[in-house]
Amino acid sequence: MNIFSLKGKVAFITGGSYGIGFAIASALAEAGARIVFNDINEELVSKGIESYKAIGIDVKGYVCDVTDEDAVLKLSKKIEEEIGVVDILVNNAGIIKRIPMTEMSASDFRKVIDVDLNAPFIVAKTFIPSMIKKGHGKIINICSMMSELGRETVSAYAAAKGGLKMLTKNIASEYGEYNIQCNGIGPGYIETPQTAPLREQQQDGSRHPFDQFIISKTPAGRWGTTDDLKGPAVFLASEASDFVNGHILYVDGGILAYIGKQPG
Ligand code: NAP
Ligand code: GCO
Repeated sequence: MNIFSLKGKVAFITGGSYGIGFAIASALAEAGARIVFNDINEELVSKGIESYKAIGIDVKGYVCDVTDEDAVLKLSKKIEEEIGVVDILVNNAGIIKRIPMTEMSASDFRKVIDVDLNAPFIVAKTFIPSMIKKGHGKIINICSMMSELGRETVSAYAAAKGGLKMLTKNIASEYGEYNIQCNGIGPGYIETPQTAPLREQQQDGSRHPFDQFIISKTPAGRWGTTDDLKGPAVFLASEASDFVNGHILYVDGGILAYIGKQPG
């Protein structure tokens, strides 16, 4: 028996058109799951469907703003009618706004909290009842280094991802008795469009200062790639992790364990 198999399971990944969500969905598909994803607009969903098709994965994609409770409820009913009950939920959709806190507007702060924290709450509470009925469920919330650490300009994002860590633990506590496991994945610094501004080559051809900083703070001596997240995601989505609950699995190359390389 392959305890990592996802055969017969339906997995829903929010914001799954590209990046981490796309990689995780691809890994879950490779393990046998039927993939459903959403994104914020038609262009992203269509591009996403094409990208999945290009690697041989047949998916269903829907346009849905995960901060809109009514839209999420409608989508959950549509998925159940067209595909089936969702067994595995990956709360991946997210945004970041890098602004010094004292210069950040309250509306910008709220927008980040809305997408990165309120939305995982909305989506999880929408899909948990059908998981309870089915007798099992897996929820994976995509946390961050900022679930544990702060840095300049990311106050809203860190507040959201810190809250998402505790929401993950609370869902695990409240719904564990229904055979629902809720865990988090905390990616380190991963090469995606979201971190591209931190890796931009400088005019003189040198690496971005932040790029060099992250390399010095990562024992692995490199940025992560979305491939690094595939195995951890399959583990947390499969019965191999049926007794793992309320855990944040940091996939960070060792950043959280490391004081950093001495300069020079
Ligand atoms: P991302 O740029 O953060 O975006 C993820 C996807 O979510 C995008 O397609 C985005 O659409 C979509 N999205 C944003 N708001 C949405 C909404 N209201 N409703 C539906 N979809 C929405 O991609 P990523 O870098 O792959 O990050 C994925 C997740 O991992 C995020 O939660 C991020 O915070 C987290 N994370 C990233 C890193 C990293 O180093 N990249 C590290 C740790 C954690 P748009 O393109 O229109 O924004
Ligand atoms: C930043 C980065 C990080 C990563 C990720 C690290 O500006 O510090 O965007 O926040 O996205 O969350 O785990």
